[in-house]
Amino acid sequence: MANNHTNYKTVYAFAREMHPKTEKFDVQYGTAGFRAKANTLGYVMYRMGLLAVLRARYKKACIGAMITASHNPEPDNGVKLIDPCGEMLEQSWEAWATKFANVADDRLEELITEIVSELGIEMTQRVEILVGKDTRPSSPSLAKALCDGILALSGKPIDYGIVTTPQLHYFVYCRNTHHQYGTPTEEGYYTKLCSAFKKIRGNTFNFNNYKNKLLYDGANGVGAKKIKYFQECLGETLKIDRYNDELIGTGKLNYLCGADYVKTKQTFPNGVPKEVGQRCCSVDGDADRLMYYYLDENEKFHLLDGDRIAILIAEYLKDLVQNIGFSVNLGIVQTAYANGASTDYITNTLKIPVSFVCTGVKYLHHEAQKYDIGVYFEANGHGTVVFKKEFKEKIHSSLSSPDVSNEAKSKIEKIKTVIDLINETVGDALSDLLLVETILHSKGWSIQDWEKCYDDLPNCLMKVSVKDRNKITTTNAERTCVKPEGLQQEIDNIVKKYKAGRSFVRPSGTEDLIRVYAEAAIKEEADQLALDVALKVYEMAEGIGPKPTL
Ligand code: 16G
Ligand code: MG
Repeated sequence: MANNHTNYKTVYAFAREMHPKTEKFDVQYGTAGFRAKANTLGYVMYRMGLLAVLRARYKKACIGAMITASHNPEPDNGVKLIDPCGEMLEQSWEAWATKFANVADDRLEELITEIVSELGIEMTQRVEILVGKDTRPSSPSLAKALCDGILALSGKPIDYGIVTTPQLHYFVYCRNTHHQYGTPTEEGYYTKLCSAFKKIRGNTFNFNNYKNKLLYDGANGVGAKKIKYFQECLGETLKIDRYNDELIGTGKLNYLCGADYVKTKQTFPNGVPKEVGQRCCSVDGDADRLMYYYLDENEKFHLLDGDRIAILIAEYLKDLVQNIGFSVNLGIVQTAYANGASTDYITNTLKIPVSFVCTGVKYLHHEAQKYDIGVYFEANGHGTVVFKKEFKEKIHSSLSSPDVSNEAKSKIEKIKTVIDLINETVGDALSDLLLVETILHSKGWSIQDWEKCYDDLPNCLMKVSVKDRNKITTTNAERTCVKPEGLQQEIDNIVKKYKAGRSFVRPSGTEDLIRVYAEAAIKEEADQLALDVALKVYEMAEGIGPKPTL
């Protein structure tokens, strides 16, 4: 114990001298970790370094810390911790993270003693923390602060440099499975994905309406850098034309481009040539979201978002697991933001079960794990597929079983390869891209063929600033408002006036405001519905600043 005590002393000395708490206001570990203006985050990083070591010792495994603010503007930054299986930090630890971020410097040691004794953490192990960062100019110095925190508690930081968020999730899981899931290096990651991709594609690069050319918007971020490895490795198999690959520090990260811009503005990103009918895609600043889109002859923009990707994948997998000798429970997980038309299509045409959860990857991921094959996507383009351990064991045993037909075995071989193509730890834009391309190729589909499945209901997103966003609470996977009392009744009354109308409100987990979503049969009505509901929120939940307008 004496040794531990000395360590804690260093913690305070380091904090005071190098990373003193500079901000008076409290920060909160939100939906995806801490996010704020980069220049306010030094001490938060240091403290997350401390917490990472405690978490790793508690789990007796290696964990990850990713420095990124995803699709936020370049001057922002953030950090999120990654659990041993490559998942988001367990929720019960989010409260510890918030405590660690906000405690006074001279009370840090006390807080460490508290968590160590409350959770019985053994403080003797030398644990490894994998550190990754995006391309923001502030990331290197914040990584240094994080590593100082790791070292202050005698942890071992392993610096992966600039990587995508999903790559770091992948490395963490690979390390903790002793390389069973893959080799925890960038090269290991590219090799696994590219080999699987090429194996399925074979020698036919174009097939029916599918053409092997894709325009790719890298959001001037890490996704632009990392796609180069795929370009090299895939060559003619899939010709990827890369756009929005500006140098680090030009201020252009996510600016007028990237998956979030394309989705929220429902428009073409800057910097990508407008070729009529051409399949294009965008990733966000840390490459965990993916959007597809194209322009038609009338220069109209068509978006194929996370809902469409989920459906494409689920339908493909559903076919693939037919007649393989055992039944498979496949489901889709969505959030309230999923377009109503997509849910209809899943339920009534595909007849695949669908469950709803709150916004945020951790909720979707855990719900998806309840199925043998769980496909989850947020409409914003974040998602992946998870396969139950028992399902994987079953396909392995089927391959060596004399009772399984050769036809079934060849399907199972293909499923195995598809699993290798997927980063199961978290939504991964690059792996998702390869999967979408694989499916379109196998169906011989153009992006227009893909879009034909159903028509999206027109929709509209609005923001309302209120005095205290926590005064609005929701239930039923955020689709019903509980507080302030009476607001849901008012929303119901408004919605009734619109054909195919649906609307919900929820406090944002990443910004200090309320989000309003609405959909209706025509765009003007969706907009009007959103505005009516936004005004009601403003009225009943102490709106501040100018009233919402369209
Ligand atoms: C974060 C979440 C994302 C969610 C978004 C909602 C992760 C890794 N990311 O970006 O899943 O859609 O927050 O933001 O969980 P909001 O609460 O501000 O609407
Ligand atoms: Mg992101």
